[in-house]
Amino acid sequence: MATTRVTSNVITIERHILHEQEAFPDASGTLTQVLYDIALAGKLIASRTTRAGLADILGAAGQENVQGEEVQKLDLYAQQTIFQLNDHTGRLAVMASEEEQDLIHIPEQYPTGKYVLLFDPLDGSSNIDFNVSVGTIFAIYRRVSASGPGTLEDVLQKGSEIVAGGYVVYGSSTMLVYTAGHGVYGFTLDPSIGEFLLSHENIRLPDPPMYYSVNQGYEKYWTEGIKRYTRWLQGEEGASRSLSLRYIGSMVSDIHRTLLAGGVFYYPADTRDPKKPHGKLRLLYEANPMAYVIEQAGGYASTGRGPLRDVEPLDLHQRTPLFLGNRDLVEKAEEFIAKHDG
Ligand code: AHM
Ligand code: MG
Repeated sequence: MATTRVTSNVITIERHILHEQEAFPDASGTLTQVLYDIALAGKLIASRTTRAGLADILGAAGQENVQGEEVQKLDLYAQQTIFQLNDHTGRLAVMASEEEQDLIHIPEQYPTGKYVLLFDPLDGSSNIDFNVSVGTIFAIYRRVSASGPGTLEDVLQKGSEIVAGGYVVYGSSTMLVYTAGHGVYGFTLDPSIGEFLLSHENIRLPDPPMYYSVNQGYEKYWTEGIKRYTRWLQGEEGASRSLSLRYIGSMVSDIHRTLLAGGVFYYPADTRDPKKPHGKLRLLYEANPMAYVIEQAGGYASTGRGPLRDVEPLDLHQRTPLFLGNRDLVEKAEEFIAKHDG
């Protein structure tokens, strides 16, 4: 009698994370659970972002949608979803987010745990009105304080201390990409079964790279080094090849493409606002987790003056110039900056 064969090459995110954990017999499984909660948050946020244009229509009368829920801005929804999935689990000491000015403490009635979660719940949310992809970025650290409520010291850790990091991109499909220090893995959400399935195994930045990615509209505010570096990417300044330009203006998508196609994404410091000489992107919950992903995929992340993940954070929301991508392209940026910007 014929037996039914069930295909074994479908790997859910849960199976994958558990498999990774097996390499560490002493692991308690806490990190696995934190990652799994982030994947769950990603699914919930994805189901809202795909309905983004409908929220206003359905909620227009009386500010309530068809389920009787209050219509919320998507970034607030994303913030609350991640917080509520993680506030009571006993796995986290403290959280911090782009959406909250101060540390996000675990409510007193719940226990604290050994990890710290930093996140940008919905990066690029200004793009939602134009149906452009947005994303969630996350970074996980071990707490450094001994016990009790987490502290600022737990959150202000260098990127080199990161334990796991990645992003969820809400694009033409929803993907979760993460690394826990053993390569970069990508999972695509199958909406028909509501599961993230392994679709991109051990991602490496391709070489030769295809694109450079920067907001060239700000060129007149750039330093001489950045201007010349960009011309080098375009095939001038003694370059032996030229790259094509892609810029979405949604960091998660721009990094995702850089990861899969090869190239460099940069958001340099500029002179638009003399009070903000450090670029736009935030060190703790935007730059560092993306830097970890890029480096785990064989690339390099720099401030333009040295390794990004060596920067000592001083402030929860501090900004940093950044260059992420294929190592030779990022090192070239450092060369141009050192030579022309002193
Ligand atoms: P946000 O955190 O307020 O959403 O801003 C971050 C976004 C990034 O996704 C993107 O890389 C950058 O802002 C684009 O900025 P610009 O419009 O200056 O090019
Ligand atoms: Mg952001």
